[in-house]
Amino acid sequence: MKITGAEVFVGGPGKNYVTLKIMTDQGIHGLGDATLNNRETLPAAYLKDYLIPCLIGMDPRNSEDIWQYFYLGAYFRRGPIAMAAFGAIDMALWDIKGKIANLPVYQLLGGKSRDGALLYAHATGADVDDLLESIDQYVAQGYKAVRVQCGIPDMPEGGYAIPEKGQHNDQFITKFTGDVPKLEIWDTEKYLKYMPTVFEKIRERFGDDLKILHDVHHRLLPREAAAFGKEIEKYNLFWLEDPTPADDQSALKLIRQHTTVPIAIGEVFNSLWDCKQMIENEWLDYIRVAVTYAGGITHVRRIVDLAAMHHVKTGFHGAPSHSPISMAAQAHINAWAPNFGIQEYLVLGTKECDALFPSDHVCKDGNFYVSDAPGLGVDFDEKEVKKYTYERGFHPVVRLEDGTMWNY
Ligand code: GCO
Ligand code: MG
Repeated sequence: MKITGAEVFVGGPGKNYVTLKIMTDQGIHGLGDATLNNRETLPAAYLKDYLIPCLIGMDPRNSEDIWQYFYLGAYFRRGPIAMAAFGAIDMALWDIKGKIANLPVYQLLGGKSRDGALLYAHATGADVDDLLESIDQYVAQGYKAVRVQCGIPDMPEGGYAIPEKGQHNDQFITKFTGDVPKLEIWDTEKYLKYMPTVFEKIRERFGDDLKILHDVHHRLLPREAAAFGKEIEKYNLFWLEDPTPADDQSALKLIRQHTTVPIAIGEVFNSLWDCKQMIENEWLDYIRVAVTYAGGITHVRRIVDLAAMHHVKTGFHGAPSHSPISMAAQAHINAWAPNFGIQEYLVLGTKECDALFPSDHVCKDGNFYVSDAPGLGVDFDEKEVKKYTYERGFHPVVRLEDGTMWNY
């Protein structure tokens, strides 16, 4: 069996999804996702200019060897761009493998360990009333776990992922930001003072059973995060995410010494080597990597196994930048992984997205039920993708009130 060609498509509803299609001489094709949020053209170019020419003629069944060929063959290896490109190839090869075997990918990994995989949704509010309304809406849909982000008074352009007042329903689509990044202003003191009062109100309104997650988005210093974790222990969070900048993982040590709040980290990591130190030291509880920019199923499976040896569960990244293809790849791992924890979920469910990526995967009552279709179980409509053109977007940049640059 041979790979005869591969094509990269960039486009989607409100997102520049980067979709890879690998064709074979037996009429079977595979699909992968290389969407690197707000840098989408880069993995697309890496695939087109460097990887696809090498793929032609390879046997698609040898997914491990192909992974090693590209990883070990790249002298300047790792990093999100390369790993997203390798990840897309790897997903497409698992898709092909499943189609050859006529089995869903989770069966190739070891079968199902559970039926539904627990999901969490994003509730956000310009202020606490908006946030409570947003949570209400997800609870009514059956979600048992919700990530909560709230605007901080007197920090109008601050906080993280905060919509305009009354816009909390509009979270699926990221607005393209044009020529330069938007500026946000951050104030740690105001955040640390206000956020515990938000958790208090959520517990008052929704009781003890709702699983509450919160993303600090790398904004605190280690000592601040340690004190914050200790202070909010009484609200029994499911997790506190990215409390400190990801660059220095040893910062987690101080947090661990002072609080038992569960820590989730890893969405910006892209290799086993990025995760090794913090997993082996048991500085975290949930590993947040994504199959997209952590090298696909082949590589993420290794991270999951290492995590299992250290009591660390999975909590894969699932921001709206993941297309339904990588969400499906993660769903197959989630169905199998003995140390599955939770899955972030924001993709499926819009008419336009379902038309572009038809599938039988089902999201119901806050759980993801993986499809039994062979391979990853997602199709791609090439006519539909022609409706969309690439639009440039940026993440915001953050400054402190005195103008100092800070972490987004
Ligand atoms: C999350 C993330 C995202 C990121 C985004 C960057 O927890 O979902 O923090 O919201 O900001 O994925 O591209
Ligand atoms: Mg995050």
